[in-house]
Amino acid sequence: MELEINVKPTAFITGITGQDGAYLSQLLLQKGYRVVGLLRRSASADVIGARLRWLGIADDVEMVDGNLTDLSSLIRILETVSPDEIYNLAAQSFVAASWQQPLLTGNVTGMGAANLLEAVRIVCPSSKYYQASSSEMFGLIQEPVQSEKTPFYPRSPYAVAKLYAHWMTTNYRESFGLHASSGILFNHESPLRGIEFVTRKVTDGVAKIKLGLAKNLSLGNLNATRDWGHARDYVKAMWLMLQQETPDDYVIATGRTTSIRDLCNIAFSHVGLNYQDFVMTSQDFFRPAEVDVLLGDASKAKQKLGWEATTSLEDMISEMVEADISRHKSKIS
Ligand code: NDP
Ligand code: GDR
Repeated sequence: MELEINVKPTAFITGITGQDGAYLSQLLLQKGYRVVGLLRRSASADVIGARLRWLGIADDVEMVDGNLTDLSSLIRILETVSPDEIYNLAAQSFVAASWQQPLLTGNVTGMGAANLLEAVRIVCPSSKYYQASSSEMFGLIQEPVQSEKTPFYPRSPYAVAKLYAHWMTTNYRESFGLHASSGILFNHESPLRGIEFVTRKVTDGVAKIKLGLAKNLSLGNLNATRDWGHARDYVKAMWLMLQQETPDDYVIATGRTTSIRDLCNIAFSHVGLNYQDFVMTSQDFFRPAEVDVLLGDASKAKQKLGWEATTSLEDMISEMVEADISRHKSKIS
């Protein structure tokens, strides 16, 4: 009788403590992976694993110390971990902050990807690599609906850094034959979204106003529109890309775009309030250069990966508002 030995595949995730890292870890653990995450040193180590704890998986993932800006740490980690799949999700990911810290953003979001690609090339060139590219690369849109064929026009230091990382991924695929894919993901949100991003800022604001903890909510440009999906859906697309025989780039989006104003309407209506009574605008939250409209065409992902967004914006915003109400209630009580 032949013995069947089941070896768990290993995934290495940078950015494991962020929104997508947490949901991706959950997905991969469910699929039977050993999940190892990159942890950058911080004096506030107690708050770092909050998202993994929220999902109840903090004890199921392994953490290794390092930093995307430190090539030698990445080389040592890949030598020790020997991953089958590598997901590069780490970044300075807040667009607005990239004008305040353009060089750090370039270092982490751009050069960080180059460091990791170099480490992969040196240590484990047969591992599969995922790069977290972004719809922000389309910036000043060159086509009304953006697909993999749409030319890029980045509008922030963040988007410029992402574009460098994106092309480095393509270049390492073409130059060294790495199984390296980029997901050009449009905005995706969840109750685990950072509080500074507009969806979470709005749902948190709605929760505070509803509970009498705040009187109003100050935002920037209400006319910008985004194609918003749910992070839980989008991490599935990342995994699917690495299961393909051939590496490639894919747009991941819902195909619906909504203004910040309409987002406010959806979120406030969920608790029976009129957003116009509470939302004000402040120049503080306007950007030096704006991305006015984003709308993605994910038909390639549907055709080749069998991937489709499954969560409506209304359902996602309801989930986020309810989660923020619970968070604030548990602080009050
Ligand atoms: P988050 O901002 O929630 O997470 C970013 C992660 O990067 C955190 O784990 C953070 O660690 C880590 N990180 C930052 N700097 C470093 C560094 N120098 N070394 C190691 N780790 C670092 O981002 P999301 O989860 O929302 O997004 C994941 C990726 O996808 C990002 O690259 C983002 O730019 C990209 N993206 C996101 C989209 C979205 O809508 N969410 C859309 C398209 C692309 P720490 O916890 O210590 O801060
Ligand atoms: P974005 O997300 O820049 O698209 O990047 P964000 O939620 O920050 O902004 C979306 C749009 O909302 C407008 N806006 C405001 N934004 C914030 N943060 N705060 C406000 O008060 C506010 N008022 C209006 C912005 O001007 C913008 O037009 C996100 C990040 O996750 C990136 O890492 C990722 O690559 C892209 O999505 C796709």
